Amino acid sequence: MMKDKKLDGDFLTTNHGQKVNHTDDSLKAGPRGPIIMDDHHFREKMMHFDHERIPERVVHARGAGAYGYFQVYESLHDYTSATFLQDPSKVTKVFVRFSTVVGSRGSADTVRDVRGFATKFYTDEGNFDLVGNNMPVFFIQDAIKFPDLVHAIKPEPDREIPQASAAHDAFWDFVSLMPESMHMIMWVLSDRALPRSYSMMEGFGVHTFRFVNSNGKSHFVKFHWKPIAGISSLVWDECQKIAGKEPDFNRKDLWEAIEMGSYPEFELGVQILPEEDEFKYGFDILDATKIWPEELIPVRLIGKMTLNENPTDFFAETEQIAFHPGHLVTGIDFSNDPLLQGRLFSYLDTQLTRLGGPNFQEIPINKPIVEVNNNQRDGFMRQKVAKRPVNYFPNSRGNGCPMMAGREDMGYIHYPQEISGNKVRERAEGFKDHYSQATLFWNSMSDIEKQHIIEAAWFEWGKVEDTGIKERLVYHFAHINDSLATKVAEGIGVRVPNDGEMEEIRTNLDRIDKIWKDKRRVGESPALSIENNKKTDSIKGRKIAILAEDGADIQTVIKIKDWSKKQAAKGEVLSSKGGKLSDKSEAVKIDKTYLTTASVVYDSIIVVNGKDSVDKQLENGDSLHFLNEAYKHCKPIALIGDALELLGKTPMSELPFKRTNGDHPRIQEINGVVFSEESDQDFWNIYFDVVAQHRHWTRQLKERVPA
Ligand code: HDE
Repeated sequence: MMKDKKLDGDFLTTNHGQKVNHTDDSLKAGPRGPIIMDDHHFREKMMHFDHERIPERVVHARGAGAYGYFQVYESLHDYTSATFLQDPSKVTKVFVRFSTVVGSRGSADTVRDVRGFATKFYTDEGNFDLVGNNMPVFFIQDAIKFPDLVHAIKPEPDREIPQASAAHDAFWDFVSLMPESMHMIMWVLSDRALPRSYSMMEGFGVHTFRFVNSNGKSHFVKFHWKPIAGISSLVWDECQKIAGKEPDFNRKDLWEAIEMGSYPEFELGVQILPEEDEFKYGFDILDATKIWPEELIPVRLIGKMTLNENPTDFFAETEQIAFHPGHLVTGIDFSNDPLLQGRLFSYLDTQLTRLGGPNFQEIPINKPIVEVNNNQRDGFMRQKVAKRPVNYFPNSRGNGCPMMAGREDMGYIHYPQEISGNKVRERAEGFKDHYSQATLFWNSMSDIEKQHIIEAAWFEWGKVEDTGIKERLVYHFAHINDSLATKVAEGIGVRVPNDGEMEEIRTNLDRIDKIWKDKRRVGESPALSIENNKKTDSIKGRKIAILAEDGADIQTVIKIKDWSKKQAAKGEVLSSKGGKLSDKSEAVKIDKTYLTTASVVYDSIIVVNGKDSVDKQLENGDSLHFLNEAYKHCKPIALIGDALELLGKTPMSELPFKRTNGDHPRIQEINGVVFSEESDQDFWNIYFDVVAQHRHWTRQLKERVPA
């Protein structure tokens, strides 16, 4: 697990430790002769290479990981005895793996998908894995449906198309017949499915867990990760373009942020519910298709995680890490959520195929920091050399060791929950409400977020060929919101529910209302809207493209790079060819060219002043395309001095900017486009605010922009 960067001076060796003298030619009978059997070095090298691949994860195959640390803000001893949640001075090491769910290991990052957010806490009482997602609910209520869900969403089985996309008949057929997925579908069609960065998305434990304190008292708990940088998303057109231009977009963003010291940070939050309140609310707390609205049960922020170290060996660390929701520590326990219960089987089982046997816990990244001490022995790839000759319990020959730990020694004691019931394959009544929280989600969105959901449905369902599937989906949407269903139906050209179906829908909704009569519910939850949770006082993690050619004002370029760095953002100089830009006194490195990057991978664009530079850009379709595309995607744009001329060649020429004279202010801003005569502190202050807004949705003309 520890990194060793001091490798200079090491000799190349074979796997049995012999120093190698020559590795570029195989051992042959004469320079043109056949390879001879003596060449063990060749055979060993090739044998190992032939077996380098292991099965990828059946879901969440594509991921990126990082090390970090966690510290609690204040002791939670009233609620839990978990040792890593007691002492603010205690630093607990973590490894986090972020992932997409559907695509294979080599698929693009910016697909419309759920993101995995799995954290391994290496605590001093063993590993605690919080294996969550960036959405707080799930498609299904019972784990037994998981193989069906995954079969449906993975590529069609006959042709293995499409890769990393839900936009095909199988998935939407399944959804149209599984109304319990409706709430999750709202999240998946929303901007939450297109995170700008892994450090700009929330994480959720999804299930209801328990905290248990040292007196054995239990509270229900839900876990949340809140990004310190706020929540930000991409737009769908941008995502599809990035998938081609920079398929490693999120992975690279995470890597670069850590390398440049702009560490991703998240606060851990908990919603705590006393056991006696289990039935007080208008949702079943065991149903993983429901949230606990924060407005009803507030999120208490209990600590902070900082990711500050990149892995050194992707395979050994990010690929071989094995998470399991059953990796708990004393003080945390399960609820009866049937989705969680099913996961407890799957995660252990899957490692047997993926990591090749039962000893995967001994791989360095999976090893707890505490000693593992038990009577398990042998099996493929066993690493540990047992020091005790006794491998059974009870024993007298080993003094009864390893021995059992009582409560006072932090032995894990399951919460003695009372359980009774008939053996049945049935759903609880409260689980039969498939729509009310989908409606809650819809009602909580801003106008632009609603529009994005509608457009996402147009895209996804527009790719479905079977009209019957589309009609069934619209029928379910009519349970969520009339106007949503109508707009989506119009866009994809299918009929809306007829009178008879509308009557049926009303009856269904009345039935659901009766389930929750007299229970506590909310109609809207502002915490669900990204727009409401934007961080407008920081530009941490943003990428700014500085467009300049020979003749550009180098001082401005340098200033923007410095300003960005001070804010933990990144300014990159872009030009039509590589090398350096210089004037009489200074030179600055060109980071990228129009060929090696694209406007879609930046959060904002600045074009610097300098007549010669701007003249070149006026003749260059690539720089104009950069501007157009950034404008279309509602990104902040800044033009300094002469650069204003460029607008004349774009549809933005209609914006009423004017070069400064007596009548016009020195700095002008219209819907996120800033023009300034100079690159001074006043300009930077205004530009900073505009970038911190992230997107400027009110932008006019964008539909007419040819990009
Ligand atoms: Fe997973 N899931 N899952 N899942 N899951 C796996 O475990 C499974 C679910 C999640 O970065 C697999 O080691 C079942 C919910 C993450 O290594 C597998 C069910 C949530 C990761 C598995 C679910 C998750 C996985 C594949 C339905 C959010 C990636 C490889 C009951 C709370 C972890 C592996 C990593 C991975 C099974 C549903 C999160 C097959 C049966 C709900 C973040 O075991």
